Amino acid sequence: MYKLYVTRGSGNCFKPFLTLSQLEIPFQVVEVNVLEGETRSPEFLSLNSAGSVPYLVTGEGQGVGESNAMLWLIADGTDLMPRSPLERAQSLQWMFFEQSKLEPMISPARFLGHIVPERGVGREAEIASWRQRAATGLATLDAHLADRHFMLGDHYGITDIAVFGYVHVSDEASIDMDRFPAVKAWMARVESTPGFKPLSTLCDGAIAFSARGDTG
Ligand SMILES: N[C@@H](CCC(=O)N[C@@H](CS)C(=O)NCC(=O)O)C(=O)O
Repeated sequence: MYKLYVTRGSGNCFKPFLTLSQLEIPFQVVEVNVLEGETRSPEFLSLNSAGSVPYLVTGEGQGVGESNAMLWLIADGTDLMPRSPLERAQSLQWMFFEQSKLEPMISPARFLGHIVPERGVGREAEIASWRQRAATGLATLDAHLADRHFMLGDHYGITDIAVFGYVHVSDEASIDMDRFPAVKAWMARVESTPGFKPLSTLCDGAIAFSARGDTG
């Protein structure tokens, strides 16, 4: 059975969680407390030397880092995969876009502006800059989705999940999503797909990394 190491509230951790859930693949969630520095503990670093979550361990004990890479493993052979060489290339295109133009701006603006605002004091200009750059990426996404049902056309899959992970919490980064109507309509379509679960359920039934002393 897969073991998925996550931290509460993370859009990156949500991606493999949603994929596993929608495919009805059994998995165990292990909650790692980033705010307590657990991702930097020797125990966690011995598991994932990159010191970040999500981290996925297969039933055979093989580890995979990077949220979007996990989707390619989890969904392999299923209906959530891109269906042609062109779609595979376009899927990677949007996954790289997500990791370069969306997630690196939405995530810190949300973290410092919403999750731990006390750590954002004195960094207002930096947070404003992240918001502005995120909005530029969201405008690109909005134009792409204006004439598409899902990221690759009419077929929901891992590309939607990858992009949805952080885009759907952009409002928590104080980004006005009314500026991106096609993105809003697409988010509603993703939330209506079979087996969708919200981010708030990520750690339901999780075991704690610290309590278990879990090293994989
Ligand atoms: N590019 C990575 C980003 C992973 C990442 O930044 N994870 C954050 C939580 S969302 C984390 O582990 N932060 C704690 C740390 O770096 O110590 C992915 O997509 O998985």
